[in-house]
Amino acid sequence: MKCVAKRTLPLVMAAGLGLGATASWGAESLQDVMKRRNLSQQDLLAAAKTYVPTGKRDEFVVFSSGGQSGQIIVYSIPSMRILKYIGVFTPEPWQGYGFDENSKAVLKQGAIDGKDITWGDTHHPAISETQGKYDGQFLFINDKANPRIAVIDLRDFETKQIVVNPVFKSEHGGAFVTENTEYIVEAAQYPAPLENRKFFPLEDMNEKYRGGITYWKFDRKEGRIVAKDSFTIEAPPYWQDLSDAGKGPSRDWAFTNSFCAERYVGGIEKGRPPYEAGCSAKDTDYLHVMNWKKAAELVAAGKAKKINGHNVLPLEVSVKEGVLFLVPEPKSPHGVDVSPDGKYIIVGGKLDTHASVYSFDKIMAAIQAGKFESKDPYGIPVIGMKEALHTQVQLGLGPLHNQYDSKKCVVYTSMYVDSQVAKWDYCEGKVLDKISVHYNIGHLMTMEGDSADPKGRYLVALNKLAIDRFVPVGPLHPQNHQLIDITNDKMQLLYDMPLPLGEPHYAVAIDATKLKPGVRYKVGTDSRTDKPHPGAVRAGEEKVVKKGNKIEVFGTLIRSHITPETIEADVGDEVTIHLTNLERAQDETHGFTVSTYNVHASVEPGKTVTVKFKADKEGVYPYYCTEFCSALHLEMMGYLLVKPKGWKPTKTGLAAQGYTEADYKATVKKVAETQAVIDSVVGYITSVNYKDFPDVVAMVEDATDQLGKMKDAKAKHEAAAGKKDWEQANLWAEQVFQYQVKAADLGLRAKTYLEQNGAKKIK
Ligand code: CUK
Ligand code: CUA
Repeated sequence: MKCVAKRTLPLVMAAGLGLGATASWGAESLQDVMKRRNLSQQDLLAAAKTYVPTGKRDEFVVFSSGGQSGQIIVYSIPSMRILKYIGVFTPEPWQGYGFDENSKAVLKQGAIDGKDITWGDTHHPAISETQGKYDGQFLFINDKANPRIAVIDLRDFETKQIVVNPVFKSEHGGAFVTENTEYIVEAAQYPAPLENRKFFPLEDMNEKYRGGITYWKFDRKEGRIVAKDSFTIEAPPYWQDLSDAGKGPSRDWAFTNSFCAERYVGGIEKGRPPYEAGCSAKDTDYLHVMNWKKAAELVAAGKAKKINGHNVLPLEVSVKEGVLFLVPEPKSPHGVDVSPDGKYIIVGGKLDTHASVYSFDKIMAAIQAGKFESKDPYGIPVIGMKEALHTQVQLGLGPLHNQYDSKKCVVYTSMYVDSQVAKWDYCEGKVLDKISVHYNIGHLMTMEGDSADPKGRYLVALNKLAIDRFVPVGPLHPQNHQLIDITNDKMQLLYDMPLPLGEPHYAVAIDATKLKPGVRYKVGTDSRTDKPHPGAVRAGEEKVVKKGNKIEVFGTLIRSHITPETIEADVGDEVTIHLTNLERAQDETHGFTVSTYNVHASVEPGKTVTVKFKADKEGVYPYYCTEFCSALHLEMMGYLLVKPKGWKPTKTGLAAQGYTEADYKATVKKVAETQAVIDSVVGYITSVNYKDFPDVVAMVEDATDQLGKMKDAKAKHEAAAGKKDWEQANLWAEQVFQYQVKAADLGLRAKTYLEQNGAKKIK
């Protein structure tokens, strides 16, 4: 009684507050909601611009670096809904990444000098390009902490390869791709000796420490980097920073800026002023301008030397052959971004209030005329800043990164210190608009805004600090990505999204329709190599092979059982389990784990995955499917029996269930009734043009598959009934029912799909 009274109270109060006699909680008007939630017209407009109704999809897909998580965060725009985390340099349990043998092999490629490294500091993702435009095929990302690059295939959003930079000890200016993804650019950050395991004291900085820019050769057909065809352009011990590759007229060139051209060595503990003082003391640093095409030709002609087995184009060669030039940049610059037409290179000043717009034409003219203002201490020709500049624009404090609009000459620059985004015209050199962000923005991103064909529309501010924007969650705050509408002259802030997984640096956004990921693998595929998995088997071919103290299981997964359901091992055996998911239905992933053995696999339709462990403790260990894949998911399990040394069985046979003829008859009746339902669904499907819907065709094939399995079980229950073995008869009849349930589930899914997608009646 009391409870009821309490529940009606708010309604009474609402009426009393003047919300009107007709107001009820079930039917609030827009005005009511605005009032109750204290929303302005502007808020409503922002909501309307970002809201994606249930069942509808977003326009753009973002790949954001996951910073210290070593992963990639995938979300979509304008709703800012997170879609996936991709395990890259760090184990990711959901995807089995780092918990199954196939993905462990990928992580293992990232070992440096024999040391496994299971974390990374991802900074800059890059989407593969064709003629400077995003093609949606591959994704690359760097690890700043341990100089590495990873390759992700966008057909399945899985990490396929990790390469370790053979000569750097840290890096920053990767990953950036050349116009047709011929190379992936990776520049060093903190100088160090290029040779591995070589010690030189800091006093040898100028002579023995080096920077560099690595060009990783990408084989698009194989979807892999080819280390032996890759090379590094040796660079002075300046701190190389961001990079960008040219496009259009500048396609053969690439640009990497630098700071600490002072080559200062700090040492607070010795009474020296810190790096921050000595590295920003002078007025200018250097933009590295490189002809990578020529460098590649020189490497092919044998002009490189081998360091740690890797091609390094020596400084002298680059100078002599006209591969490397320098242009002064204002004080500790940061981002370097080539314009969509490839004619301009914009550098953010960081400690300078300007953005500097360099003209590629002017740089080329100076090089062709041999017009240099000086040489750096390593003999590299330096082009005068004035000779190379198109214009400089005063933007504000701490300009960092630049992104382009679809509108001609329009660029956006993040300003870290001012916590603002500036919109400006780089052709005319004037500021157009500014908007405040929250707070201390690092990178910013427009849609396909670093490609030859930017799409405009939206901008995301990747802010370093969130401070007071979200419900507090302790001293470590989430990151704040803010969505900004850039369609109109004035920018409009639309949405704040907290990102709870490391500090993203850069992100890239692609038109969602350019991505064409698959929904299933060809049965028996090792997704990490894209090759047939040697442990794959088809239905009915499952087996367990024991050789000495090694057990190899060739198993399968399909709703809702794991074959085999018992694995027997002797203590100390090495157990290898290969599992193939036989499903073809979309989203029917099965997971697999064995209690206490720290293995996990995500087995998507068609995939084959291996887990491996030493059964070093006798006992009973359930294994099970970790994805709620069907109503009988909880039954999708089995036992790993690890038998002690010298164990002998004492019992024969399992306890009986005691089924009778009546039980059997009841099950057979249930089967007949279910078949009638299936027949009616099949009747509907075949009465329409279902063959015009590939998704439905796949579902029908899967359902037919399930029904096909029935035959065997049916023969078994009938044979058992013939022998009056009601126990076996009833259990096999139940199995027929299980196949029916799965077929019916698929059939109903297909029916719903057809009804929702306008299937037409056929005669
Ligand atoms: S860096 Cu982080 S804000 Cu690694 Cu591109 Cu500039
Ligand atoms: Cu398969 Cu749960």
